[in-house]
Amino acid sequence: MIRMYGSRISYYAGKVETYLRYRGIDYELLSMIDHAHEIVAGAGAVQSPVLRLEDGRWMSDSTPILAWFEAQRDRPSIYPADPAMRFVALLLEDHADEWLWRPAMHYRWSFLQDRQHASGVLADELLSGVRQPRFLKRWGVTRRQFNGFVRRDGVTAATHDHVERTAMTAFDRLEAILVERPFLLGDRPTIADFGFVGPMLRHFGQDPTPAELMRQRAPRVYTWVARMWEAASGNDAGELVSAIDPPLSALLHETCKTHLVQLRENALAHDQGQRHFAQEVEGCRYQGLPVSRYRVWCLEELRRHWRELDESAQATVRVHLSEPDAAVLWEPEPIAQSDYDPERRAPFNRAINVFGTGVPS
Ligand SMILES: N[C@@H](CCC(=O)N[C@@H](CS)C(=O)NCC(=O)O)C(=O)O
Repeated sequence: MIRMYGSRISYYAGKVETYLRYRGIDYELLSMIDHAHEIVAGAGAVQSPVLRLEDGRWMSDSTPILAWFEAQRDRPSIYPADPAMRFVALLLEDHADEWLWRPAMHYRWSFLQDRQHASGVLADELLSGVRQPRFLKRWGVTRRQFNGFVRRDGVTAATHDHVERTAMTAFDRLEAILVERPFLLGDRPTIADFGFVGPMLRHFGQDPTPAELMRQRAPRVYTWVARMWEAASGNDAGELVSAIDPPLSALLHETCKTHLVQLRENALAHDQGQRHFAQEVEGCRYQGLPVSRYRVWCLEELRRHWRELDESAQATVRVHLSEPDAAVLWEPEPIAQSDYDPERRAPFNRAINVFGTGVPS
């Protein structure tokens, strides 16, 4: 059986768990803190999730993990066969993985009920081996997560409304698609669905404050979360859409205006050797954001996928990508180089955390 080190309320572990359930692959969930030494030795970085295969190999990072599992099996795949739609799905996965992280952490750690719930789960689940009173563990977890992933990730009085609005826009954009079909790109889940399940399952669909907002504002997203969790192996015969329709186009527009702006500013700052950067997203100015080398790699990967498209597929997608923000995908010269995973061994490479040694400092 596969060992998954992580937490049962983790964004990316939720994404991988949903996938493993979909493919009928058994796994057991273990604490990543209790096994931190072996994880660092085997995988390179402690993060949730890290997987260990039965043959002893270690795997990190949900994006290449899912890609590797899919490569082991015959079609139909969760990556659309149509190259243009495949690119769309990969871009949406990255948007969900990286852009919605900030609002997900804000809703979990800025509100009393939410942080009481999450800190209790994490104290019991991950810190059971730590000899400290429970209230102290909860206090320590809350302080680490709020200071690191909310305050030091740019959530301030000036950005607070935009952070919340971006989550509500995600609800609205997904809801509009799910009026049309059961999954984001058709009658079965694709990598776009597994990407969005990250923030939507363990955070927005489960933390008390955003879960209530989701139920009120986006009931179809709420049932889609359950449908993703329930989706059994073998239910993968459905058709996928062959073209980008208006609700999908609106979601791609949102990706360009938010996620691609952040990827660009992060890469520029990385190239200049900065540790922090500022960005303006939809008229809202964020300051003091932590530079992420991992996200420079995410941009490199998206650019690689873009280059793999022929001209006709590029033209098909490009109509739905707003410029100038989307140009970061096809400008001839890369803004920065991550030098991460140059041999393309992911998910079996030495992993790095999204931020520094785990939490922005
Ligand atoms: N790119 C990784 C990100 C994994 C990740 O950052 N997980 C979070 C928790 S959901 C984490 O472990 N953060 C590091 C920390 O809190 O120290 C993936 O897709 O699996």
